[in-house]
Amino acid sequence: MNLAKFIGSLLGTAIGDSLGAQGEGIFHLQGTKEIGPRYTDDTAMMIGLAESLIECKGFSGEHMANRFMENFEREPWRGYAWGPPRIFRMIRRGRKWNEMLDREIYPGGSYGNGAAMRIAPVGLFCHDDPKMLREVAYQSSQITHSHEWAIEGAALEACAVAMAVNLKAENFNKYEFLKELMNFTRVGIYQKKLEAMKSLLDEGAPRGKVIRELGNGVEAMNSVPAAIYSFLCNSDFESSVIYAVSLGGDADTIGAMTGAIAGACYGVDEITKRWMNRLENREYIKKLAEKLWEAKKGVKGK
Ligand code: RVK
Ligand code: MG
Ligand code: MG
Repeated sequence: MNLAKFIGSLLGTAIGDSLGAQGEGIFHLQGTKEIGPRYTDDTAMMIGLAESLIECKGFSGEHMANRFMENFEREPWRGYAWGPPRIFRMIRRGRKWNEMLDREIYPGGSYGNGAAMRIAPVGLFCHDDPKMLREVAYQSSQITHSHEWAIEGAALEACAVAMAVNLKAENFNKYEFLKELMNFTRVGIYQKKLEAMKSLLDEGAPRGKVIRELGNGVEAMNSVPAAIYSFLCNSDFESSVIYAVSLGGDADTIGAMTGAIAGACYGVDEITKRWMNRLENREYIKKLAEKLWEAKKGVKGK
């Protein structure tokens, strides 16, 4: 665990997002592997989440909901999905962060991947406390996503980031990593998909089969497993995110979630330099990772 891993995870999110946003899943066929000039809502919300954890030195639902809303209002063009902007407008009109506002949009709540795509800072901040990690992942998700599949997907992604940050990259064993994730998750659909990953890894399955079994869509249960698998079936940052984006579908988000895990595992120094040089807002995101690191040390030191 070190600062380079914190920075790697936040910049990894932004790079995976920008790469997926550029390619829309077809770029690998064209042979281009460049990130786009802009990141999307995935990174914008990851930034909001990190800012709130830093400013509050931990989770505050009201503060975080307001920060999401303000960041959306400043940059509404980041490519947000249908639900969250509606929730931000409700919050602007005075509704509370914990009213499960998404249930007024989707019966039973949203199971989109919008909670998981932004979760990297929770994995970092709670890397040494699995109970707190689950709690903060669930609570931060519920501002916009209250469906069990969405909150569990976010917790599972946060858990993968935490495990990656705790890991020495040279000791990475994909099967052990997978086993720990299986022990963590409590929801059947994720248990089943993690189980399926074992045989996909064993046989080095072709992309088509990976997509059929794990999914590549905008739903949390169809994208968090794909991101975890993209990390597991590769052994460096660049191939992990290129593989993630090559699965197509919700490429920016699968890219972002893979980048968060791979960046936490390999650290910022292993991130492809030409991508880093092109990344929008790079210095600010790096600063946020440093502040999150300091905030974590402050909380631990108490
Ligand atoms: C545009 C039926 C449901 C559902 C439910 C589906 C950005 C809907 C990012 C909905 C990410 C979609 C993405 C997204 C993140 C969710 N019944 N369908 N109960 N719950 N869905 O609106 O933040 O790209 O098809 O909550 O999760 O890059 O449109 O937004 O790819 O999931 O958006 O769910 O989206 P939302 P989100
Ligand atoms: Mg996006
Ligand atoms: Mg997306």
